[in-house]
Parts: sequence; structure tokens; C-alpha cells
Amino acid sequence: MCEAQGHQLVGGKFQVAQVDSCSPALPLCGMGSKKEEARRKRIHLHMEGTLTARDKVGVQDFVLLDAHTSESAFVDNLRQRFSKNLIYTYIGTLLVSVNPYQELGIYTVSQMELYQGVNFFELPPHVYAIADNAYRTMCSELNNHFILISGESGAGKTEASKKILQYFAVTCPMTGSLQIARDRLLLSTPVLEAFGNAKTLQNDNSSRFGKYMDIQFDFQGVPVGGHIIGYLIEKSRVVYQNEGERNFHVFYQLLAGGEAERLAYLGLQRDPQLYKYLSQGHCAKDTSINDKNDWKAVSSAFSVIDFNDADLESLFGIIGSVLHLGNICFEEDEQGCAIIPDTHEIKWIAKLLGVHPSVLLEALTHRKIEAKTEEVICPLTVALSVYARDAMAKAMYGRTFTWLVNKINSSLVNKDFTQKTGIGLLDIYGFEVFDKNGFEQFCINYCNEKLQQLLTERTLQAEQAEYEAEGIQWEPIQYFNNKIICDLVEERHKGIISILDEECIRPGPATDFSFLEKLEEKVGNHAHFQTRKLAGPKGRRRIGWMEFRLLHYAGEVTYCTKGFLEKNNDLLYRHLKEVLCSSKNSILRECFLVTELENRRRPPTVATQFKNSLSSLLEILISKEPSYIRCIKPNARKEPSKFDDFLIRHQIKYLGLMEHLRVRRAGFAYRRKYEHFLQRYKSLCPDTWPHWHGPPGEGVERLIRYIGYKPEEYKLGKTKIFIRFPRTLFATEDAFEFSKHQLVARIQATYKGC
Ligand code: AOV
Ligand code: MG
Repeated sequence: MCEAQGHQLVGGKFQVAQVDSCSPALPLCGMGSKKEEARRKRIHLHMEGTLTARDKVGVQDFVLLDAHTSESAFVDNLRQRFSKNLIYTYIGTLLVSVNPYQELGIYTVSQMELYQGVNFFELPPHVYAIADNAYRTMCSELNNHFILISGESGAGKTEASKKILQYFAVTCPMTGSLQIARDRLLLSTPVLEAFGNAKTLQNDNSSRFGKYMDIQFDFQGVPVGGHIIGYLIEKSRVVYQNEGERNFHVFYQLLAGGEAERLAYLGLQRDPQLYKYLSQGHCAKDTSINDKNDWKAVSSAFSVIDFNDADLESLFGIIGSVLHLGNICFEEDEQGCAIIPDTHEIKWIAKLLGVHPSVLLEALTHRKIEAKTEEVICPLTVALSVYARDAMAKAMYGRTFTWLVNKINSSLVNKDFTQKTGIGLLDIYGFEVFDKNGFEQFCINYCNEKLQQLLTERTLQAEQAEYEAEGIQWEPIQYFNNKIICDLVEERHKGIISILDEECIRPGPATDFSFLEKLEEKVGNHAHFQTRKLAGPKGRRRIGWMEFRLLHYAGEVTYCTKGFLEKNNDLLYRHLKEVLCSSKNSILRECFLVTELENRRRPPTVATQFKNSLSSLLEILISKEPSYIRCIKPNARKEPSKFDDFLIRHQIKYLGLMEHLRVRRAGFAYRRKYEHFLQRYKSLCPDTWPHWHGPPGEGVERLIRYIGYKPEEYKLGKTKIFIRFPRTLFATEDAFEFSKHQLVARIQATYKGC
């Protein structure tokens, strides 16, 4: 006779006892291998500490809150847990994470082992539980998954995605030859972060590009390869940074850690303050960032992900050239044309890129214009030369970043495996509000709107639609659907992006101000749009003449239209393009020559490209099974242990966490088609074992009546059974394991008797 916490085998029937799902629903003992028993013991030991302190640490699943609809109770629970360094809490299967801003020691290998193969609610909430759950479902159902990590800038998305990747790297089965695939997956991160992350006011390691990483597994669950898609890198940072912000990490890393010979070859000095592109934010040297150490990590990662010396020479030739470009100064001659009095920088760039100095000099100070039959070369003003110089730096960096992602992908691809399943990790730039917000923030916040929309559609909307389709009685729960804001931005012919594109291509003088006027004319009446002219100086911050305000799902953001047209057009003078195409630098040749040959026609604008890439991303995601992590930033000062109620309440609101909780609380944790449910558990009931010939729904009804489900624990829909609490399912699962064990024992006994 076997008896375990929460489950009793009574009179041959398996009954589900009332267990608080906060306590560990330990499955039946004595049914697994020695290893399994040892694991169970570990869990038990681990849980003891948590259980005794339970009253003081709130509930680990918001569904269990008594005052479940009150926002204050929600915040209180989060605060209590945060004060005990318990940063994770569930809402059903969704994970809420609060950035601790300190190392907590909860990401050790033994923690990883603890979460491996455990039922989701058995252990305290953890990002590892989300990873493990996705992984195990993928292995058993052979389907594709994705983990969507969202939250505002600095909330902990990138850290969470790295922890998940590490979890797979450590816990997945591994064969010798595939270790390299695993290492490459892991090491792609520091390289991409060096080139794509930067210190901003909100985050010292802010992702300035969006990243979707697909980890591919073979049929045994071994990680065999991967693929990364990068989204819109913030190129403007290469040439300009706001006060208190930095350029991309790689520049500072190279200067701080690069070998003396390398720097000499590139003509660079160690001190970042000597470079205009690195010092505009006045924090080139930041005590919280160790560029020298980071360089070590990045340079050793390069060798693992298959970069050879020639690649690195070209790559750093470009990085060096960008720094030299930034230091080029222009002066005006008597005719008002730009000249470059000191050609020191030009010589270095020419050397590093393999172009002729005089050609480069001309391209930076002149422009080729096609007249009727011939090309005319016109001198540029100083302002236009500065524009040309910055455009060249941005174009080089932007395309190099794309090259980098492609190069990493070619090292991650594994052609030997065809039958693959995958887990996608989505880590994008979080919602951003600065004092001054430009085109970049507009794109970033639009991206966040789209992901919020996906989440709303797939959780709140889909969940409720399913209850309706299955004929389950249900009291609908109201929620804010941000589709209205997505439409305002992206609708064809009518949305802000279309209006911007029209201004970018229309003949005649279009300016950032004429764009604003068009916006007022076309979307002025929209409930989520305001300008000074239309709304008056209401709100917390006055709207300026060049500004418009969007009322995003996550709050108001006032955008300055200055630079919108230029950034959306992203034009590089033809003259400069030709110089870059003629470069002997292998990366530049590859990036410019190929794309220029392909793109004789005008390429889509930046915003439209971004919109299209987001819509293909959503298509990818819609075909996969989702898991969600919602990250919360506890305070605006990046400080540990500081829980800012106001800031947190705001995030809880806009992340829609209360609505999630209501749907979860009133809803069902688990559902399965009758056929599948019956197929798995039919051995638990003599009526359905070994075969059930009637309608599957009826079989399920017999089965659950036999094993003793209580009426409040489940509902039967048209095609599926809905189970309210995870504990019910765990108990059923344990009973199944137990019966399997008994069956094996019986078979073994039979053989022994033979
Ligand atoms: P983000 O990805 O959400 O912002 P990060 O993941 O980069 O934010 O987190 C910001 C910083 O918070 C990190 O550099 C860590 O110092 C700290 N941090 C976050 N999560 C943890 C954790 N679990 N444990 C310890 N420290 C943590 V942005 O990329 O800006 O949207 O564009
Ligand atoms: Mg990030």
C-alpha cells in the first residue's frame, strides 16, 4: 500500500484529496527508479524551507490569493515575496518576474537539476520551470514552442532569455559531437550583445535590437542547432547618444581590451573620450561596466562561433573606420562648400576599408546628381557633409550587424538533422519613454504594442473564445484590447506609418513638420492621438510644436517628429554607396555589393520594413505553443531591494495582469481533447481499459467518475475536458504512473512464474 501527501488509494479507487496547490503535490513514492527517488527527496528538502516560511512569503500563484480581484492584494503579494528575494510568481502558467537588481544565487547547476522533469507546480516558480515545461511538452508532443518575454526597458527580459538558454545548455542530453552546437548557441549571445546592446538611461545593458532565437532539437531532445532573426538595430546610436548614454558596447570593449598591436593596426587610441562618436553622452567611462573583461569574453566567443582572422580583421576594420569617421571635421571654404582640412582620419579609413583616400574625400564632400544625359558632381555644404558622414557610419554599422547575424546563423545551422522541433526565445527592446522620444522609440513602442496584442489575442481573447466554442458557461471578463493602437500605427493607407511613407516619397518639399500636419489632418480625431494643436497643452507634459503624443497601452509617449523623414528614408548618397561597394573590406563588399545589385528599385522605408518583419514574426509565433514571462521593473534607479509601489502598480495595470488573473481564476488550468485524455488514462478504469468503443466524451465521463473527480474540479465541453486545478491533473498523472508501475510489476511477476 502506498500513501503519499495529498493522494490516497482507497478501495481500489484513486481519490484526489484536497491539496492546496501551494504545497508540494508529491506524487506517489516508490514507483520510480533510485534516481527518481533521490530527485524527489531533493525536492522535498527544498520545499520544507519554503513551506515553513509560507505565510510570510505570500502565495506563489496569484490564483490562490484570497482577495483575488484586488490590485492591492496583488501588489502586497508581490512586495512580500520580493522582500524575501522571491522574484518569481505564477498566474497559472504565466510567470511574473521582478528584476532583483542583484545576484540571488538561484541560477546554479543544482537549481537547474532540481527543476528538471518536475511537474510545473511542484516547485516554487522559476524561469527554469517555464523552460523545462516547454522542453518536456516539446519532447512528448513533438511540437514547436516559443517563450515570449515582455516588459519595459530594464525589466529583465534579456537576463531571463539568457537563463533559459543556459538551462537548456546544461540540462538537455548531449552527445560529444553536438557540444559545439550548444557552445555556439550560448556564445552567440555575448557577441550579439557587444554589437547590439548599449548603456541607456534605463538600462546599462539595453538591447538596441530585437532578437528571436530558435533553438532546434532533434527527436531525442538534443539541441542540434539554431537560428537567429535580428530586428531593427538602432543605428542612430552609432553617431549620436543622449546625455548619460553610450554607443554600442563593442567600441568601448575594443579600446579597453583590444591587443596593443590590433589598436596600432587600426590607428586607435585607448581613451574613448578621444572619439566624438563615443563621448557625446559624457559617460564613455562607466564604473558599472567592465569593458576590458567583456572584451575577453567576446573575443574568445568569436573563435568558437567560427570567425577566422580575416573575418575579424574586416570586422574591426569597420569598427575602427566608424570611430575615425566620427572624428572627421568639416570647414567651409569661400564658396560655402565643405572641405576637410585635416585628412589624417581619411587616410586611416581609406587604409582600413581598402578605398582610395581621394575618392573617399570627394564622396564625403560632394554629391553625384544625375542630370539628363550626364552626371554632375556638386559640392556639399558643411551640414550636408556631416549628414553624409553620419549616414555612412550608420549604414556601415547597420549592415555589418546584419552580416554578423548571418554569419552566426551559418555557424548555428545543422544540416545533418531533418526531424527537428524547436523552442523560440523572443527578447526584444522593451517599452521606452524618455524625455525626448524619436523615430527609434516610435518603432520600439510599436513593436511592444504588437507583442501585447499577440498576448491579448492568444490568452484573454482565445481563452474566452474557446470556452464559448466548447459551450462552457462563462462570465466574460473585460479587458483592454490594444488593437486600436496597432491599427492607428500600421493600418494601410490610414495609419501613421503609411502617412510617414507618403511624406517620404511624395515629390515636393516634405518636412518633419509637414508630416506632423498630415498626421493632424488624417488621424487627428483618433482617441489615442494628440498634438498641441488638437489637444491643447493637457496632460503631464506640454506637447511641443514639432511633437505628437500617442496614448500607448503602457502609457503616454510624446514623440518629436524631428528626424522622422530622414530616419525613415535612411538614404545614403549614391556617391558613398559606390565607394563602399568598391571597398576591399570583405564584409562591406558582401553587404553593399549584393544588396545594391538586388535593389535597383527603391527599397521599402525603414518603418515599413520593420512593420513587415514584425508581421512575419507574428506569423511564426502563431504556429507555435506559447509560454509567457512578464517582467516587472521594481524601481527606476536600478537599485536592489527597492520596491516602488507606484511604478509597479502601473506595470501591473498595463501588462493586464489583473485581467489574466481573473480569467485564470475563473477558468481552467488544463484542457485536453477527449480522445487524447482517454488514450492516456484509460488504464485507470475497468470500463475504458483496454478499449473503449463508445463516444470518447462518454468514456472520459466514466473514467473520471470512477477515479473520483469532484464536480467543481472539471467541466465537460463539446470536444474537450476542462480541468480547473493543476493538482487534479497531477493526481491523475501520478495514478497513471502508479498503474503503469503495477502493470510492469505484474508482467514481471508473470514472467518470473514461467
Ligand atoms: P531588459 O532586457 O528587459 O531591458 P535586462 O535583462 O537587460 O533588461 O536587465 C537589466 C539589468 O537588470 C541587468 O543587466 C541586470 O543587472 C539586472 N537583472 C535583470 N534580471 C536579473 C536577474 N534575474 N537577476 C539579477 N539581476 C538581474 V531593454 O534590453 O533595455 O528592454 O531594451
Ligand atoms: Mg534586453
